[in-house]
Amino acid sequence: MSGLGFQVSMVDGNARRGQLTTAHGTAETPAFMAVGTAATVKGLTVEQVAASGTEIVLGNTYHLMLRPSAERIARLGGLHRFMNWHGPILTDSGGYQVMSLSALRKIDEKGVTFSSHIDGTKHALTPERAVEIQHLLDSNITMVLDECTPFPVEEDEAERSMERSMRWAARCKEAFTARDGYGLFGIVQGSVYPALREASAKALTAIGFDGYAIGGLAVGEGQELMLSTLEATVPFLPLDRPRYLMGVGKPSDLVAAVLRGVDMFDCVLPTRSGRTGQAFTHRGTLNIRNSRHQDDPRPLDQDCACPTCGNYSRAYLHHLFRNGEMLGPILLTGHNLHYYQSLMAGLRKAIEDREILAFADTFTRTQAEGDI
Ligand code: PRF
Ligand code: ZN
Repeated sequence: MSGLGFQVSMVDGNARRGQLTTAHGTAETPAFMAVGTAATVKGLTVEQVAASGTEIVLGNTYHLMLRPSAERIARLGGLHRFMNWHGPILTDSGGYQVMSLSALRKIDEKGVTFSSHIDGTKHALTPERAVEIQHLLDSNITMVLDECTPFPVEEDEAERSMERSMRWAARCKEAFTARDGYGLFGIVQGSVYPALREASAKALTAIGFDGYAIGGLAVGEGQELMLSTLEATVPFLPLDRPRYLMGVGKPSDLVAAVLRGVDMFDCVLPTRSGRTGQAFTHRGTLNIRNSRHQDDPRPLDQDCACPTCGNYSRAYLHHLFRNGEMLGPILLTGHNLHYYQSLMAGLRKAIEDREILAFADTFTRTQAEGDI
């Protein structure tokens, strides 16, 4: 066995029900990872994160290396102790965040250099340094350094970029120290080009990783192209290793990707939209700032068992947002994360019962009904 345990207990079509085991506990899959970029799932205590049904949290190399630094977190006992989350942690490698957040970035064969979006200081990330930082953080799942190509991109440029990402992946594997309960994931790139996706998946499989991420999607290509690219990628990944679709997505993306064989997700959507007043519900999304909620005594979502829905009305949440009260974003973030986790729990149960197609149909129908 490799460093991470992964057991597929049931399949329904291409959908898989499994368990991912790390040195800090187990996550049931398909799993949604809450985004805890700067060693915090914004707005929530770790107790609230756990109460939402979240079993695994994502941290970001890019943010943590800049502040408070990987070395400081290591001195303080690692990221689990630092943020008081003692469950599994996956960390992204930084390449994607450098490209989307930092100024004056430069990428070459060695790696990427950039100026911090916080104070402009110069930094470098190589495949070796990205792995070293994730070791210092004591991350359970280390991601390789990769380049996420923008959309759209010409095929020859996507090919050159993907091939460099594959060379970086091999360097990350060299730099990674295998330990029980810890693992290293490769990241498939190749934009929306099926031949590149196949080549990338095969190159990573030949190197050998504990899991395989699908990167370079949800960058503006739209759901249809994302799903067809997923279908062109998944068949070339090993059956016995977890598959992680990075940065995805809306509830309908999660359902569609699980149907196509994805086991893990992360996305800022439930937490970020919670801060701006957008709520995800069994009947689609709503914005609590809208004045139609100001006299509404009902909860956000009548079918939600979260503490927000159990205790607070739409009228009250509307009032909090209209007044800029910090409790508003906190309560909405808690609800959204709970909604995402109950959707994942529903998907997991549907796979166990071999009813994933019926589940997806019901999901699509109730989402379309809209908020009433
Ligand atoms: N690579 C990495 N992180 C990511 C992505 C990627 O391609 C994406 C793609 N949407 C999100 N996060 N390393
Ligand atoms: Zn709720």
